[in-house]
Parts: sequence; C-alpha cells; structure tokens
Amino acid sequence: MKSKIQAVISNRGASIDAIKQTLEYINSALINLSDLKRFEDWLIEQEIVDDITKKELQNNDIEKFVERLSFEKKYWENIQIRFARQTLNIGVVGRMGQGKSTFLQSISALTDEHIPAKSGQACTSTQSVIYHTESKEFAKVYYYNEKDFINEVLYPYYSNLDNIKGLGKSNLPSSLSEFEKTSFKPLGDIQGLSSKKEGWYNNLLKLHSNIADYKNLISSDFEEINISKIKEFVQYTYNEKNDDIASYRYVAVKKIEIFTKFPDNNVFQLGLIDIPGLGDTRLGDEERMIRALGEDVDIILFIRKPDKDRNQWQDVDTNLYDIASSVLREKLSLDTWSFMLINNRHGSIEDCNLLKKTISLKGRIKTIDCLIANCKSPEESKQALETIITYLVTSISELDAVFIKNCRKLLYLTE
Ligand SMILES: Nc1nc2c(ncn2[C@@H]2O[C@H](COP(=O)(O)OP(=O)(O)OP(=O)(O)O)[C@@H](O)[C@H]2O)c(=O)[nH]1
Ligand SMILES: [Mg+2]
Repeated sequence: MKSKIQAVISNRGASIDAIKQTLEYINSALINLSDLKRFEDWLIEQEIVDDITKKELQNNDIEKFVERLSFEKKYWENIQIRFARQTLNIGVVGRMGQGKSTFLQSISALTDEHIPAKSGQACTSTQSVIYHTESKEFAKVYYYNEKDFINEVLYPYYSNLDNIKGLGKSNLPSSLSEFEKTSFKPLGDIQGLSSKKEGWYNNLLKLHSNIADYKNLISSDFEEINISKIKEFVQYTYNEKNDDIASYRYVAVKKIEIFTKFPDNNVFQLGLIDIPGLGDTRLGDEERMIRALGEDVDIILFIRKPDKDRNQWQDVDTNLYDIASSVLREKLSLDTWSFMLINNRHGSIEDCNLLKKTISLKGRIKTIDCLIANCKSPEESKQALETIITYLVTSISELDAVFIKNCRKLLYLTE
C-alpha cells in the first residue's frame, strides 16, 4: 500500500508543471482582457468612434468572461495545491458529536489529551490535520493574521447582522484595535432579533469582550508546540458553573497540523483532517469547512451515528451533503469522492443497517460506499480506513483526470 500511495503522489508531482503553465496562461489572459476592457472603455469615453462601433464595443461582454475565467481560475489553483501535496488527505466531516474525533483517535492513537472527543456540547473548535511521522512528534499551530481574522472570523457576523445599527458589511473594522474599541449595545437593548440572530450577536459580543484571550496570538506566523499542548488549541473549554466557553484562545487559530506516529504503517503519507462539526451559533464554520474541503481534501469521510429515537436521515444530513457537493460542483461529482461511515456507537447493527438501506432514497445522499464501524474500536476503524485508502490509490488518478477534463471545458485547452 505504501508504494501505491507513493506512486500516486509522484504521478501528481509529474503533472505539476503543466498545471502551472495553465495557470500562467489564465493569469496572462486575465491581464490582457482587463487591458482590452480598459482600452474599450477609453475608446467609448473619448467619443472617437462612431455610434455603430460604440454599440459593438458595448455589446462585447468582456467583463462576463473575465468573471467566469476568474471563477475557473480558483479550480486550477485548487488542482495545483492538490498536485503539489505530499500526502493524500481524508477529510472527516459530520455534525457535532457523531464520532469524528473518536474515529481519528482510533486511527492515530492520539487521545483525549490531544484531540478530545467528548459528549455534550460542541467539542472540536479548530481544524486539525494529522500526519504520520517516523521522527519526533510535534504540532504546528497556524494563527490568523489580522486581515484574515477580520475577513474570515468577524466578517460573517458583520454581514449576517446587517439589520443591527453599527454592523453590516460597510462597518467591518479595518483593524483589531478598531474592533476592540467598538462599543456594542448589550443584547437586551436590541429589539426584534430572531433567536438565531440573537445567538450570533451574543457570539460577537463574546468575541469582543474576550479579545484579551486571543489578540496577542493574531499574527502572520505559526508556532511549533509540543503535542501535549494541542488540546488548548483544538477544543472548546467550558466553565463548569454556567457552561459558557472559558477560553477564547482557539479563536486565533486558523488550523493546526499534528505530526504523530500512527500505529498502522499503512497510513504513511496520509493526512487525516478533523473538521469541526457545524453548529448553530458560530458563524464562519461552513465557509471554513468549504475551504478545507476544496484545498486540503482528496476524499471525504462523512460520519453519522444512528439516533436513539427516530433513527432516520434528516434534512441537516442532506444539507451537509449539499454543502460538500457545492465545493467542486460539476467538476467532480461528490459520489465519486466521498464515503459515509455509520458509527455503530450504541452497538445496534439494525439501526446502522436501516440508515445504510435508506441513505440514497431517504437521505438523498450518494457516496461511493456506506460503511459501518464502531469508531471507538481501532480494529473496525482501521478496516474502514483501509477500504477508503484502497479506493483512493486505485481511483485517484482517474478522479484527477475527470476533474481536469471538466476544468478544461470552458477553455478548450489542449490535453
Ligand atoms: N462508545 C462509543 N462512544 C463514542 C463513539 N463515537 C463517539 N463516541 C462518544 O460520543 C461523544 C462525541 O464524539 P466525538 O468524537 O467528540 O464527536 P465529534 O464528531 O468529533 O464532535 P465535534 O467535535 O463536536 O464536531 C464522545 O463522548 C465520544 O466518546 C463510539 O463509537 N463508541
Ligand atoms: Mg470532534
């Protein structure tokens, strides 16, 4: 298996120059097109062409093409990141508390002391990528810089709460200190908010009042830490008294990479990504998940545990699947790059089988396969992982080829 994974990665590496060339081509096309647009505008503005030519120039919709080309460029950038990667990455996705961290513990031998798996409230706060290493274990914490923090953490609150005075896109602070100096009205003084928006506003107030916890961490850098310290960065810690979040340090963390020794050698050159479950009140998680799935993931593993009562697929499951589908859209159909794992958490195989039987009809979820395993069991988790790795090494080249072929459609670029 090791050599197969290695072959896939070096195959990708061999195509990287061609991908770079395509991106250069797109970039120069974008520059030339915008020059052309400027020239066209200038001709029209200067009134140096007759009315017929003016109309012809005005009908020439360069802007639309530039828009489409810029959109397509993102996919090519995505392919470039994929092909340069030295690992095959599996993104573990699911709602809160389905067993994602538990599964990753079973595979990696990391424990609650590193990537905690807990019952009750949301547990994992930050995306972590776990890699196998033969040498010393360590972790790398990547912090937001000020600009990314404003755009990725604060922006979702400001844009979604635009009906509150002082918020909205146009009031987005330009610096962290501007955010710190802002005076927000207490929640009780704001009338007519839906309970959803109340939750969001309350979160924003918390980000504001707890800025001291994280403002010194916001920098453009990363930090290497001992793996015993990981927990402080990847989990929510709650106050025992009121169940409120106790520390906001995690807010500054963009992602964390963990290098640890996996007990099973087959996971060599694999990255396993723990993606926080989507909740109701923290904004931006969905965008962060979409970015991770687009940039860091070769295959998705959805995890879902059976419900104790009314065990059936729900709209939230389908919604999560739809969000993931939107990442590569028609470029690569999600049923060719995702697996479902039913977490046999309660030891009821009938419940798991019911979900498996109804996944496509009732859940409207189509994946390569629907597996069943108890995520707490290293053996069962390992078996599920092996199925996924086997698919990856046999199919990834074909998937890459389909992805590229579909990206070439707009440009008719030669093979
Ligand atoms: N016995 C048993 N417990 C499990 C299993 N899977 C998850 N749990 C428990 O269920 C709780 C939630 O599991 P997590 O692994 O933290 O869930 P998660 O999907 O990572 O949740 P978030 O981080 O909040 O998105 C924890 O208390 C786990 O110990 C399982 O297969 N068997
Ligand atoms: Mg978790």
